Amino acid sequence: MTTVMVLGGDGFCGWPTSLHLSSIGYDVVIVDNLSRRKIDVELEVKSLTPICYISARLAAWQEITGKRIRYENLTLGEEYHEFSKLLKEVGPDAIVHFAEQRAAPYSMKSAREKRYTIRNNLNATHDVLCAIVDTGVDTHLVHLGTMGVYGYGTAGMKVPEGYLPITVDTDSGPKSLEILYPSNPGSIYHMTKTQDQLLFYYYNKNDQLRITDLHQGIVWGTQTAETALDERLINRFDYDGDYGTVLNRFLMQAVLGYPLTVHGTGGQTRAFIHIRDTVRCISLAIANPPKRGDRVNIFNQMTETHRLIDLAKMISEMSGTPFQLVENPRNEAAENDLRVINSRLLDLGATTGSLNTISRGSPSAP
Ligand code: USQ
Repeated sequence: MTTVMVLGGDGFCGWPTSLHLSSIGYDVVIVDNLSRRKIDVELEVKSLTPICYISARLAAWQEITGKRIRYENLTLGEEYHEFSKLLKEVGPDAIVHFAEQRAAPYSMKSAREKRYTIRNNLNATHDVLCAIVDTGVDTHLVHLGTMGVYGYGTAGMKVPEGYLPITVDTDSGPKSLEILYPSNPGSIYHMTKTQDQLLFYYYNKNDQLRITDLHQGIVWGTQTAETALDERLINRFDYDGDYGTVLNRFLMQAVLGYPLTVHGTGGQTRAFIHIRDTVRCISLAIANPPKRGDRVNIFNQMTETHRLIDLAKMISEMSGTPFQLVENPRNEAAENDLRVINSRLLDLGATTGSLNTISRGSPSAP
């Protein structure tokens, strides 16, 4: 059986991914230190959905499907030797790496959160890469990156999938090259993902590691086919100002009748993807690994782009809840265009356009 280690497998993307991979026949091992649950306690917020303890989640999955998911509580970036030992023992065919602090606003709160985000994310990513080389395990690393590594504005071109073709002048005339698209992070969190890219570039070049980096847009929605099987499997739904992503916040505010909080003018354009498409794209990435010697495989994992004001208007019209333009708490461009190439995952069979399920009133949305 093919074995996949899911680092950060208890989180918003990690949990549904772990269940999906288990359901389609992978032997799944989750590594997670439950840091996301601890940050809830620190911020005095809770997932809207009542998520169960990890032990209850795993027991429910086994009871319902007969499939066992192993769980190890380890802090990546700190417990290097324990992680290396586990990696050698399990010998996974693929590792999915979600084990990073993922909220941009949280990463900008104060020096404490900035330092935590840098320490946690960069050490976690580096320890995973270093342990793969150290143990000699032949595995494919699939990492959750972010569209935010590119920044959100371009000179009018479509954002390519990771690499930018350029021409430089040399003594013997013009020469064509492909370079990593120049990074333009907007938060400490996004900066850690841009640094991850360089770690991948180096370990791929130096040690021929097989790596896929998925530059994902803003995830919305809660449930997937697997998390909907039983209440004990339910996925988390965050709506607070740090971890709640914009569309999930708008949907929650619409239900409460609280005017939708559009930051600034709402002229920001962002890329979006439903959590169901996230898990599908990750399984496609695992099923299509790069060969040894290939460069880092980069996909733009998003299905659509929208201006925030358009989303707010759409939800406002559907729900009858008005929207408000609030002073933007973030340091970001008031307006931007965003056009993105995402054909590589679509070519592998990913679907597109799931935001339309809201406006069509699909019973499964969100
Ligand atoms: N925003 C509002 N109102 C709100 C909350 C947010 O207008 O109530 C605005 C923000 O100012 C921003 C946009 O919505 O312009 C997106 O904010 P967000 O919190 O939904 O998303 P972001 O901070 O960009 O981060 C999220 C995930 C992160 C992921 C990223 C993908 O938390 O892990 O990497 O989306 S991307 O945005 O494509 O870089």
